Amino acid sequence: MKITEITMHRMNMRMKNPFTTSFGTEQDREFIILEAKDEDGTIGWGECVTSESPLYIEEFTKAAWVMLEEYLIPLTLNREINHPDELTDLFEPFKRNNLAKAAIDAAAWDIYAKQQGISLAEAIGGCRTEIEVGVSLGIEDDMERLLQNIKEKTAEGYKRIKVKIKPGKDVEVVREIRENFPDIPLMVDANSAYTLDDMETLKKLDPYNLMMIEQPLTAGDLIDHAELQKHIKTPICLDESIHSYEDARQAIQIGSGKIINMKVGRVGGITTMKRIHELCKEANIPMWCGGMLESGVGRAHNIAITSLSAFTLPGDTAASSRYWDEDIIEPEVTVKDGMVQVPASPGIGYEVNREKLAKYTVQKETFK
Ligand code: OSB
Ligand code: MG
Repeated sequence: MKITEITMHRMNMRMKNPFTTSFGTEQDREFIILEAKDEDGTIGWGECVTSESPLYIEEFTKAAWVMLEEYLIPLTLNREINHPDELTDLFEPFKRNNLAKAAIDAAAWDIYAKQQGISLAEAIGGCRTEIEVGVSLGIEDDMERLLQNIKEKTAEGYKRIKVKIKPGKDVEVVREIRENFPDIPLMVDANSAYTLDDMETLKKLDPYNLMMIEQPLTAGDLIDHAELQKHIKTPICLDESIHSYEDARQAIQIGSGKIINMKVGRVGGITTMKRIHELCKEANIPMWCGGMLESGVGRAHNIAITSLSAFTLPGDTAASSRYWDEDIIEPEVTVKDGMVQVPASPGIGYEVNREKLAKYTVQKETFK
């Protein structure tokens, strides 16, 4: 393949509801849709899953735009590429900036799969025709509202409920949820809001039969996560801590957690994602696919990724309608009985609706 043209669409899409985590509230999603064109005319799509502000991770949309424009796009354009795996090595000299790297990687994989005439899921070695999904619910000031959200999502069939927590909104919230929903598959996500000083609080979550606690401590605190895991029964799942194959290897080696949340953006693309997947398979570490409040493009990639064999737990890839009044893909992603069908058609298996894409585009530039 030889990518001869890349267009970046900076998007602004308002979600139906604000989403609150321990690091802040987001309703207006600002991110980049990356459209790459091969010399044979095949078009591939990728989503750069940044936000307007660097609150979850150090990257943010305007910085990613510059990273792509100044470094990654020039490196990619008009280069003979035998296989999308090569992009990871090509981008390797530039440190981090994984969300930006993953956007080109995603588009290149879509082109590659389309050229092979196979689905993206098949191209990466996926083995499922449908995937189990859960839903991630934000922090609510009003407990009744959170309980109502859980009731609705459970009735819609989602296979597990994830609830965001932060100091002061943790043990009591979980206690109330369990009182109302004693048996639902339930987990919590702290987005790095705690330190080892909070050990006593985190221990108090042990009796509530949580599937896991996601990212209790800061990214980079692999040693502290290992220490924490020795003292709590709830399995720790790592999200923000895993940016590379080496992060995953070291985390598994020292016991920083028992489960890995995979976000393909966070690790810089599908190639590294596949390497971590092999590692987890060998080490018997269950995985699941995280979410970044994606539009349909990123969602489509997440569905393909979840078809890999070590993705044994329901992920955060909820239906388009959980986020958007209208998504930019056709058909939209739908969930039935907690399952999403993995498309069998070539590439990501969804069409981008150009009219809707344009409607939410605030800046657009083409590079050749
Ligand atoms: O920590 O998993 C997270 C959303 C934005 C940033 C980080 C996270 C999340 C979510 C929502 O939990 C996942 C989704 O529904 O896309
Ligand atoms: Mg998380």
